[in-house]
Amino acid sequence: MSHNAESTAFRSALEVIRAVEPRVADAIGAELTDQRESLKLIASENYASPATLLAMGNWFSDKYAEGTVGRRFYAGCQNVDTVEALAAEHARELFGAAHAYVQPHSGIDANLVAFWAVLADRVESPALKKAQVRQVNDLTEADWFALRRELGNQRMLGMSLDAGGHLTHGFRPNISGKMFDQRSYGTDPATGLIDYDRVAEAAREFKPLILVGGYSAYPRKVNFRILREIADSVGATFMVDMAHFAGLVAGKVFTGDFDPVPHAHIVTTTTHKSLRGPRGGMVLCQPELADQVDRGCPMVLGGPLPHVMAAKAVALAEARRPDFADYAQRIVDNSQALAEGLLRRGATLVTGGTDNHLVLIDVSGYGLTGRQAEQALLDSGIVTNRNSVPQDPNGAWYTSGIRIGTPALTTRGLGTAEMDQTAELIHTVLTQTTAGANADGTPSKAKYTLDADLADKIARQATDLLATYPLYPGIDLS
Ligand code: DSN
Repeated sequence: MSHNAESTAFRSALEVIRAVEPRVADAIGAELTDQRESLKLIASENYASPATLLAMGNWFSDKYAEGTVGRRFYAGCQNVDTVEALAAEHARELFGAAHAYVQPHSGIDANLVAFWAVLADRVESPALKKAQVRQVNDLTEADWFALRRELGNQRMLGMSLDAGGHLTHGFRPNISGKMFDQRSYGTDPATGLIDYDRVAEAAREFKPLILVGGYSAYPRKVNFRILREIADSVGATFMVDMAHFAGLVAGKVFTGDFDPVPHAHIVTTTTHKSLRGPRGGMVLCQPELADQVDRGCPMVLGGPLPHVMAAKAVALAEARRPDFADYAQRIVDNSQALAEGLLRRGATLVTGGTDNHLVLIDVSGYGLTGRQAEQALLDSGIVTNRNSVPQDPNGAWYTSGIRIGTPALTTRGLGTAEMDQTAELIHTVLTQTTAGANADGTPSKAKYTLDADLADKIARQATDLLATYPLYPGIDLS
């Protein structure tokens, strides 16, 4: 698409919105400015293509399409069938999967669909049948415990939150922690790496129904062949949540033992992180789970979002192009350059480096909590998020880590030289920030001091760094 066409499309859309609620049009414009001007290092964010964005802003949003392709509970779904079938076909081809279900609205939804599919497939239970005809959200805490008891107190073994797992892998405040009796595997305290022997030992002791692989904040490759062998050895279903690294799988950076699709019974993902699609989720599975997965709506999902499925089809078509493999490799090259730049300047990184799209800095070495570091970086035009590190003494709110990732900056075109400059900016902010104190003199986990002029200077340097790599160069809203 020509730059002119992109500008015309987005300018016209904003003009139409402005005529109804100008503040929304202003906010959309302001968001583009903010995204253009900040150094976006949030590991789970990216920039979808104009084609993907435009595929979402249309009348597909008006259509109900509960059911699956060719088998809907509403009339008139032929065009939704077209885009859902296309998205699923692109997903199957891209990942070499037997079956793809592209309706989940988010990663959490995709995981819920997967959990219920496995339960329905593996467990014969009157209680489960009852739950399937009720709204899952209506179940009380007592219902969940009764259900779990009747299901045989089903067990899930997943990576712990502080080692980099996700809250949907059985963490107590999430519904997965209520559905399942959960145990987690952590990482080796000395290396920060997954110790597969310990995972096997935990699986032998705990005998989970589901073994979950995948992470949100683990900076290394995971050997999915070994995890599958562990799952098989205890009769567990092996599920992988590849939300963070789906783009690296799609781009064939993670292959063989490190590609989850041939090894797992069921794989979930989001579509908006390294995969660079619209905000949403997806489930891939082996044929024996397909029927249960396709019951995701109405089991746990509301009506599908046809406009988002259309955008998934566009983004997945983009990911099948040869240049996506080049993009995926550059994500990792950039992440490793960023890690090396930080290490050279004295930072402490969890696991000492990275194999994927993310780097986890342990900021306790700078005398800061994750929260202080996150805010100081934000003051300096660098957008990151705080994250726990293994055995984090500051818990999940303040944390001791900063998670940074390269999918978004790589989309803009920044390369390894700019990653070294980015490392310099981050290191300068972190070394120049000092932890503050509470009114009673005790150390604060939130307050900090950073010279405002220095923060402004760093923010200008960050903007200069980005100037050569304009975001959405084809879109001029002026
Ligand atoms: N919020 C996502 C992330 O940042 O990793 C995961 O849900």
